[in-house]
Amino acid sequence: MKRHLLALSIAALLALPGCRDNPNANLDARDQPSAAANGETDTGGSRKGDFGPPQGEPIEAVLTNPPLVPPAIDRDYPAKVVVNLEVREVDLEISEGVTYTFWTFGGTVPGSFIRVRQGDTVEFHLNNHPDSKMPHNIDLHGVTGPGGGAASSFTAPGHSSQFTFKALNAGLYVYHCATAPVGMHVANGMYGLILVEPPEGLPKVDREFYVMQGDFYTTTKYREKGHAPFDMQRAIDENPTYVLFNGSEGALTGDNALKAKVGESVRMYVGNGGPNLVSSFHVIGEIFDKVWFEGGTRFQENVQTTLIPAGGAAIADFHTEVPGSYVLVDHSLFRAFNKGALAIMKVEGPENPEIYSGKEVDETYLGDKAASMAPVAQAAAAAQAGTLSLEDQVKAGGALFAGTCSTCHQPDGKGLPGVFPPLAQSDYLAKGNDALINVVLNGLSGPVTVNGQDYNSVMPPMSQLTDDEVANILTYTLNSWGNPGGRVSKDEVAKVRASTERSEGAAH
Ligand code: HEC
Ligand SMILES: [Cu+2]
Repeated sequence: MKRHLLALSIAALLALPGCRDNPNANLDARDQPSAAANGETDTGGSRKGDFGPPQGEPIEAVLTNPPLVPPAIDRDYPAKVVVNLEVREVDLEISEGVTYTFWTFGGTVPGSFIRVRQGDTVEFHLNNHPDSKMPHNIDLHGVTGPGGGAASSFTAPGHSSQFTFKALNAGLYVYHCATAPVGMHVANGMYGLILVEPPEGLPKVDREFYVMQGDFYTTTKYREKGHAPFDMQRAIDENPTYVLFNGSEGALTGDNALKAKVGESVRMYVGNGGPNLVSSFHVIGEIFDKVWFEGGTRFQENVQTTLIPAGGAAIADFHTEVPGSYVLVDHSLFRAFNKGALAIMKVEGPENPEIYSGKEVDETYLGDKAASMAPVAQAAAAAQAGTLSLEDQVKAGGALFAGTCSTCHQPDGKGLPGVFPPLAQSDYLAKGNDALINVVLNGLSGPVTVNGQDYNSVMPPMSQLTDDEVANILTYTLNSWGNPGGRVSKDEVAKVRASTERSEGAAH
């Protein structure tokens, strides 16, 4: 009985005129390509973008490495477009001082950006580098045909394969490797984006960027220095070590930050390779004027956070009004601040106090991501070579202290009276290395007297820091602000970590 009523009311909803066919009916018609505007005869969707055989000379597709996007297509006819994509297995940095063996389309994670026009005939060549250890193939979500090309593109190391498809549907599509074990090939970085432009193109903008999220699984801890091998069990458990934009913690921060100027229109082609997580994509301090959600034909306006499924994409447009650093995050925030899902867009130009008063909040938000991590990488390399000096440790520790400890103890180490005790000339430091390591790993609470002042507060445990991070931060502390000096080693930290208990799940 109840069921019957439900079915009736759904039928009634579907019968409402207009609202199902064109949810953007009240928006600017010029921006919403209709079947007629595309010059298509609407045959019910199945052959939407078949504009006939390719015309003119074949065109070699321009492929770009992230975060670059190939130029917009300036062509009013369907062409034959040749794509040459090379698979390479390469060791690259996934975080400062941490390498990972990525499997790539074109040598980068994500893979090369491909841009074609709806109706184009794409002749696809997949070349697997002779140094590869694995066979690979490609499934493009923009392909109509079995496996999206996967079945026709299985390619052994040192071989090439070729297949051809017609790009029938406009949109922003993920491509990925689909060789077994598929999840592992994707987890190693085998994904990218292909944009199939509608015939009239997308609205013009000043800048376009290519950003793609992915989750990574290693047998090592987050930021543990050295080589990080893939961990199949963590992948199955969907418990990533890293969640990253463009395959590395440093891909879009520091000197690699995206750059724009005040008063520009910016478009981001955002993909999510997964293999497991969905992304709550957000830019701190911006509102997307338009989001072509799910990479499709329709847009939503005035969006704060857009959901990007694993194996999906979105096109996000916004306009820059105020200079400063804008932070791209997966708004599942522990991924952003504890697993790396954070990128920065630096906007330069004149202040605009009518829209925003000024005063930057970067430091508190970004923590150590705002500082240059070059000294950390240098210390990691020195430690590996067995030449780690006191100076290396102090420099690396200083970069890590910014944001990690400075939010409470302040950049000058003086703390805040009555709230956060000082580290500068603190008599607590005389308790010795083990006591200091213990405070950082396990936190401190209850009454404590520092330089004659009583405190009774809580410092949270920071066991998520690696042994060498704790060693470097404390070495920096001991050698700064007129403190007596000294040195803490990674091994000392490891010992305290092993000999003290912390609750299950307290960071690794
Ligand atoms: C969220 C705020 C916060 C952060 C972040 C923080 N601390 Fe603390 N820290 C405190 C508080 C509060 C106390 C005093 C706890 C109490 O009252 O029992 C303290 C105490 C200490 C002490 C002992 C007292 C002293 O002043 O010498 C040391 C050493 C210390 N912290 C080092 C660090 C280091 C190193 C870091 C970075 C890895 C850090 N803290 C990060 C809040 C913080
Ligand atoms: Cu593969």
